Amino acid sequence: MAKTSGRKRRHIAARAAAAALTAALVGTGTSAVAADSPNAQPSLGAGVAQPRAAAAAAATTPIFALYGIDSTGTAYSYAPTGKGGLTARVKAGENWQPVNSVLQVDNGGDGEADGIWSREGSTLDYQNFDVTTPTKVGSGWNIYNKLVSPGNLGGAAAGDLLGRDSSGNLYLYLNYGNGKLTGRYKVGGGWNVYTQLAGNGDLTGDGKNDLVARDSGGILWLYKGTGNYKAPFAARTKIGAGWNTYNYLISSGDLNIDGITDLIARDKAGALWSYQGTGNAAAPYKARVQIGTSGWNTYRLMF
Ligand SMILES: [Ca+2]
Ligand SMILES: [Ca+2]
Ligand SMILES: [Ca+2]
Repeated sequence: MAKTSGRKRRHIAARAAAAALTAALVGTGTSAVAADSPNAQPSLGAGVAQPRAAAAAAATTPIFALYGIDSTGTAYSYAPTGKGGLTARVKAGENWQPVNSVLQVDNGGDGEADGIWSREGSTLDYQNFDVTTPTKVGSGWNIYNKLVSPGNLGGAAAGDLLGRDSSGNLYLYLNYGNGKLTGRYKVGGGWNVYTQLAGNGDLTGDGKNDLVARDSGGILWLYKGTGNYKAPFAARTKIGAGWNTYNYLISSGDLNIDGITDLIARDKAGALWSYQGTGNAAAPYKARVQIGTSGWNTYRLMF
């Protein structure tokens, strides 16, 4: 009974939040925007259009918009310019305060994001961009202190999900193609040495999706994808040192539309940098390029 009524409340709240966002965008009641509605459902819907991967050099390389959520729970979106940078931000949603992790996912393997996984408390939800109500994927997800989706890691073509628990074990969940997930596979241990995990697509030029991990000493490591979901990563190789200058690493996919995924890094002063992927595992990134001058520390979450 309690769960059923909870789902109904979420459904109603989603409609209310969408209405409030629409009102804000047409310039009425700018101070309201449903910011004080504790039960309102997070909404995403009026941001930048998701980029179309058909224009890309390699159609399967993800080219996602980048989202940021600030401390007031407002979501903003940025589209890649295609030249390595990001467009000006567009307000994209409200009521994201209770959400502690969000990941975009491409369900079709065509390089375009179709929806998001989001975690609120211990509940993981999935929501297509074109619907207003999320579907519950599962409970108990608060055992993971990091969730990351580097794209498809084996099995069917959809993007998959990794979770790291407090013991440092890494688990893989395969996506059925609709945001729903298989049971988990343990794919590693000792991952609690890392303070950042990031990846979205192929960095090394072999068509298999890769992951990068920064350890507490500031070393960035490459985990080259194998395409085998039972052992999705090869042994790590060192990319470089000094990465502790950053407090956030995230990949939205391919920023400069050359078919190789790229990395976004936010420094402690709030500037944003891009590292364009080379397709070469031995030296996977070019020298960094600044793509945001300041203020990016306003975002509690980026995805
Ligand atoms: Ca898959
Ligand atoms: Ca690769
Ligand atoms: Ca690129």
